[in-house]
This record gives sequence, structure tokens and C-alpha cells, in this order.
Amino acid sequence: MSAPNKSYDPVEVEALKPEAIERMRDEALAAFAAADSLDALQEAKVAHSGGTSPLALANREIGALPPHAKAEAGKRVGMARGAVNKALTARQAELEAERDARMLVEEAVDVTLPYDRVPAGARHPLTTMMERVADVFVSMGYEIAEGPEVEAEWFNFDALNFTPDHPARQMQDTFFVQGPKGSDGDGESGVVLRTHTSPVQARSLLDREPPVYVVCPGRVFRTDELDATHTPVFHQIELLAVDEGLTMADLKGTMDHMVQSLFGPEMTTRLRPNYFPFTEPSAEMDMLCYVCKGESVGNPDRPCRTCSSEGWIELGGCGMVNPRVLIACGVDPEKYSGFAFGFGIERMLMFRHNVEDMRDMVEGDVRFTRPFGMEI
Ligand code: FA5
Repeated sequence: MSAPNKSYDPVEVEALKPEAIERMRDEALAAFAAADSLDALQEAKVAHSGGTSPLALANREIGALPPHAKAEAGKRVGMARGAVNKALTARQAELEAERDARMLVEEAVDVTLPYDRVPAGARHPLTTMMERVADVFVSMGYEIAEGPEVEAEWFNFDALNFTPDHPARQMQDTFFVQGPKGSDGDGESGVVLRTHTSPVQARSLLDREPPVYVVCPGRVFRTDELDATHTPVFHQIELLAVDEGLTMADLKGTMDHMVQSLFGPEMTTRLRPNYFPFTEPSAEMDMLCYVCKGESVGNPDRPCRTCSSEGWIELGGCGMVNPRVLIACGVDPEKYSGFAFGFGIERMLMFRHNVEDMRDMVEGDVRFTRPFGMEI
């Protein structure tokens, strides 16, 4: 910027001459009009209205003018800059409107097109849970065995030492399948919906020569009402090992391995005496509560919802295979012994994932299954 000069005349300063200011303004307006995109307009803005544009530089010259000349020069430059800014704002609005209109066309979504992206389904958490348990045994060398859901009474009860008048038959409320009337008394068919997976024990022993190591996951049926802790159709997983020299220690070790694989290395199990006609001795199997690890017992400061502060969670039934079952299936109990256990998958899913109501598992609502993720 030039130093103040008392005899300074703006019309004598080249940059402040009227025709120079007009030219700068016209060049700016032409550049804005020629800008065909917002990027091009930004470049024109820097060139014609930025801090180093001709008009901005001319504006700086005003400071060096004598006071009487400042007003006129300031007015001339100010009017030119005002016109430039106005043109810039107008062109900016025009180009933005063009861009928005173009985007509306280019990015339009036809909501009437057929919906072709059906969300991929995932298997039910009960299925993945059951497979996860079965995998533990498969990795130990066990074989998966299956049996029919509509089962002969003989396999469901008789082969398992439930004699016809045995009170144990009343332990499980059974769906009896009706046969054709007239041909067979009042329609009794000797066929039931299996009430547990244990008949697969008998089928496996009849199918194979010992040693037998099988794991049997499957659906079972009982005439229970559907409520928070029961369902008439549920799932069990059964384990059967028959070999020479098997003892309760093998049973306990196998169960410990299962809970450690599923819940963590510090897990263990305990056995409580129970009765099942097909195992002798029989036991109820509990596992250490995997949440509190037993620390909630007698400790009101650390209550545990998962085990109700009992320290243990009941898993299912187990025992040494009753020699009568071995005999019924043609296996020599003098040579072979075996162990078996079975438990409910719904129950395991409940405590493993804090599901409070078993009905959620059967209603098929994806809001229940989604949080379990997409295990294929
Ligand atoms: C049995 O069914 C035996 N077969 C288990 C067994 C196998 C014992 C091998 C010894 C050797 P129980 O009736 O207790 O046992 O049922 C086993 C599990 O099924 C229960 O612990 C429970 O988790 C589950 N269960 C029983 N009834 C229902 C039901 N209505 N809804 C959901 N789960 C159930």
C-alpha cells in the first residue's frame, strides 16, 4: 500500500480509475456466469472476490488516499464489490439448485420395485445350542445317533425297564398315538410320541456291537402345559457309553469335560442320588453356577439370579446303565458296563442366556432370536 499523499488524486491511480473498477467488476460477473459447477464457482470466487483479487487490492489502495479522495474511491470500489458479491450469491444459489435437482433424479429410489433382499434366516438358538453340546462329544469320538419321534412303547418304556405296571411310567405324561379303531381293541397302537431321548439308547445298543459311544440330540413330547418353564414339545440330548470297565468315575469325568467345554475351565459337576428305571445307580447332575461359581451361597452381599444363590444349577439325569437294559438289548452285563445322561436343551438355553420365559423359544418371534446372532 502506498504512503498517504496529500495531493493524491484517485483518478490518477491506475487501479482506482472508474474504467478499471468497472472492468474488474465485469470480469468477475462474467467469470461467475461462466462457472458451470460449484467447484468452478469456488475458483472464480477466489480469483475475483478473494483477498488477493484485483478489487480487494484496489480496495487497499484507498487507505493511501488523502481524506477528500477516500469517499469517492471507496464508494466506487464498494459498489463494484457489492455487485460482485450479489452476483456470486445468486450464481451459488443457482448452481446449488441445479445440483439438488440432479441428485433427486440420479439418486431416486423406486419404492415400487419388488423387494428382492429377503433378510437371510438364521438357525434357531435351540438348534445351535444343541449342536454345540453335541460337538463337545463328537470331538471326544462319540457318534451322533438318532431315533424316531413317533416311537414304539417298547423302546420308550419296556426296553428301559419301565414294566407295564411300573409306577415310573406315570413319571412322564405321555401322548399315546391312537391306532385304527376296531382292528386293535379300542385303538391302542403301542406307539407314543417319545417322552425322552433315552429310547435311542436301546436302539443304539441293538444296532451296534459294543463299545458304543453315542450322543443323541432330539425333540421329545410330554403332555405338559406351555408355561414359563415347560413346553409340551422340547429338546433333550442324551449320552450313552457302553464299554468294558466303565465306572461312575468315567461318567463324572465326561460330564465335567462337557461343562468345562461349554462354560469354562473352572467348571465342575456334582451328583445327587435320584431314581430312573434305566440307570442304576441313578443321579441328578448339577453343575457349578457359571456366573457366581458358588460364591453367592450364604453371601447376601452377592446374590446370584442365575442359580438363586444356591451355587449349583440342575442340568439333568444320569447314571450307570441298568444291567436289565443291557440284557434287553443283547449286551452281556458281565462283560460290559455303561453310563448315560440326558438333559433339556431349553433349560440350558434359559440359564445360559438368562431367558426368563420358555414360551419365547417356541413363539417364533424374530425379536427373540435376533440377539443370538446369525450362526449358520
Ligand atoms: C429324563 O427324561 C431322562 N430320560 C434323563 C436321563 C437320561 C436320566 C439318561 C438318566 C440317564 P427327566 O424327566 O428329568 O429325565 O427330564 C430331563 C430334562 O428334560 C429335565 O431336567 C428338564 O430340563 C427337561 N424337561 C422335562 N420336562 C420338560 C418340559 N415340559 N419342558 C421343557 N423341558 C423339560
